[in-house]
Amino acid sequence: MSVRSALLHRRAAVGLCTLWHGVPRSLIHIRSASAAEPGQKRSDEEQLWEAAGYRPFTRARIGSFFQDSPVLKNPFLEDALLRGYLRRHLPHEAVFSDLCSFGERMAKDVDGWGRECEVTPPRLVHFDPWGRRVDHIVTSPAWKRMKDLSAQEGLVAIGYERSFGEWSRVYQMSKLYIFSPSSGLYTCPLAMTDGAAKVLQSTGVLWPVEEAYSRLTSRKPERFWTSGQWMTERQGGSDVASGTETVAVPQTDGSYKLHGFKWFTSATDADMTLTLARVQDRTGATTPGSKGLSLFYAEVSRDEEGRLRGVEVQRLKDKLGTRQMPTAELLLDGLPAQRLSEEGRGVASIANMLTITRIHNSISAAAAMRRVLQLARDYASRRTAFGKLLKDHPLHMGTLARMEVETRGAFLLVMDLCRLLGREESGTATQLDAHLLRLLTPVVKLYTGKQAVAVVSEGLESFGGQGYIEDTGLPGILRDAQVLSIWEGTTNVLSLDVLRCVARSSGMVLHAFFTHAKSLLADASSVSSLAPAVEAVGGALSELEEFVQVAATRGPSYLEQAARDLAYSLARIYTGALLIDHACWKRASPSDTYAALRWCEQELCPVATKQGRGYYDSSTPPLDAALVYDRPIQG
Ligand code: UCC
Repeated sequence: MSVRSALLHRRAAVGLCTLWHGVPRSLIHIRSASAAEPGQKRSDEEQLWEAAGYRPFTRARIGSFFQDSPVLKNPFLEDALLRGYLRRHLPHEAVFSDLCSFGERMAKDVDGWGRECEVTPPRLVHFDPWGRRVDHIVTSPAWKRMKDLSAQEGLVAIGYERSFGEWSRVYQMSKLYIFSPSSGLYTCPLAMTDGAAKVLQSTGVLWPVEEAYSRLTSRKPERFWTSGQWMTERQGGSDVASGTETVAVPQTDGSYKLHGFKWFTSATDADMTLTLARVQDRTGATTPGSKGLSLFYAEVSRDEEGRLRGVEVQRLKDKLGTRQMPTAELLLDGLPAQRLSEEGRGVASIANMLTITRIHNSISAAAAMRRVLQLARDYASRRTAFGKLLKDHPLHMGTLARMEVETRGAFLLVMDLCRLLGREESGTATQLDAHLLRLLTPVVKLYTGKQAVAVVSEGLESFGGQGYIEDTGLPGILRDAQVLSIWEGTTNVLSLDVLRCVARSSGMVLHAFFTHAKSLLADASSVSSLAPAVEAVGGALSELEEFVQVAATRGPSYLEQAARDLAYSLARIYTGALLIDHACWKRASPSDTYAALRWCEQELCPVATKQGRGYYDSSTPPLDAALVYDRPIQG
């Protein structure tokens, strides 16, 4: 044997001994070839290597340094703002102990199940071995465990049991906030299940849906159902009114059969669904537009041969993220259904579901930000670079602090929405609360969806290259966050929804906004440490009022161009007011004050600034179009 191969052999032996240190030595039979036989002379090279110790980087030795990975600790105990918020508004021992043990479950078990869902995505089996069409969506055991856990923990039920009165939604959403980033996207079916329960409840929960309602809100895993929401068709997910081709054919018993093609159906393994369709008259004609749409309830069931009744699963979607969750294209081919709404009142009736799913979406957005921050700050106390821990680098801490301010803002914004929802459902809402809930639902959804992508992306960067490595679990947080600004209404569609509700309420939703934001500021006016923030939000409110006055004198296209900036202004101003309000609480921390001050340093009312620069004038759209379609100079 040559010296070189003998050395390699020896290092391999040492490496294996290290690797297999748990295995009884007798099982590892490796000859140490570098030990010189008696009387044999060692080469100079060999003596040098031995003197210097083993070379650390060789085939079987890859160096002795291994970075500690970030550790997920109990996300409830780790979250100062969540705990402070609940201490202030819902100081019940039962809530704290439930959230604490739920947080413990996340760190110990559930987060691992979430990873399992990610690495074992659903698959579609079209045919059984004998050629029969079965359309089975095969999901992972972890996905099924998530369903049972959701029932046991009351993740939908809490919102309907209302054990904590008007704060029940805050309690429920606090649990979902802890659960969401570990849930393997199970929060998606829960969002639709909650939305469906809300719609069924609003119909009065009579036959044929009483059984469904009781299952959607059950805490018993064996009874618990999830619901889908099949709205999007090939012609469009935003323009539901003209994009819906599905027809409902009346049956003699008063039920319907649905025929159509649903292009995006999320969590398609649901037990039931709500969907929109156009009722055909005797001649087969339907009414076009929104006025032709009705809301239907359908159960997903199988016939005696195991075939789905009236549904064929065309294929599963190949998505950027949310791969844990089956999203499918469905052919409805005579799906038995019951009409839930009056004919032509489909959109108005499903609106309750949209409100709920948009709130869930916002919770998931705030939760994704919080989770990436929790991991990033843990990592900053484990990772050394340039001679010290990341947490001791002011630039790094400054970056995490900015993310923290965004996350706190998002959290308070979403929780305020949950507070308003809880008040509406417990019958304690004022007219002002109802207006605020309608206005803020699209505002909060669109703003937090965008923030989540930005904050999570920044969070990944804080892990350096490891943030880009799939099996750390970090990139999945970003891929999943990207959906938050897309589904349940894109940023622009929701900005237009803001205009819609302003117009439909004759401006009353804006009046409620100004009234409430000003009242939050008034309460803070005597707190000197918050004075710069109060002044900034007060100034932004005045600018916004001026914008509204000017916009009211212009045509609809003016407001349409300003819609996104208007929504952003509403979000930033209201969040500023909430951060200030929270910092005024008697048990608030210095960090609460600091967060409020930092938030209010940004441009709070971009719509006023851009108005001043003529952004929404009629000359802008042609310039925008010319810029977008700018052609290269010929020749
Ligand atoms: O994305 C999808 C996948 C599902 C995944 C869900 C999981 C999420 C959970 C996340 C957690 C991880 S499904 C499809 C996504 N598509 C959308 O969200 C639709 C986006 N488009 C819109 O929102 C539009 O604004 C439409 C479709 C609502 C507009 O339709 P119309 O027919 O033009 O609406 P109108 O004419 O403005 O309103 C019709 C009626 C009115 O009531 P009435 O007639 O009584 O005055 C409105 O006031 O509906 C009422 N209405 C609303 N009410 C319309 N929108 C709302 C609303 N947002 N809230 C209350």
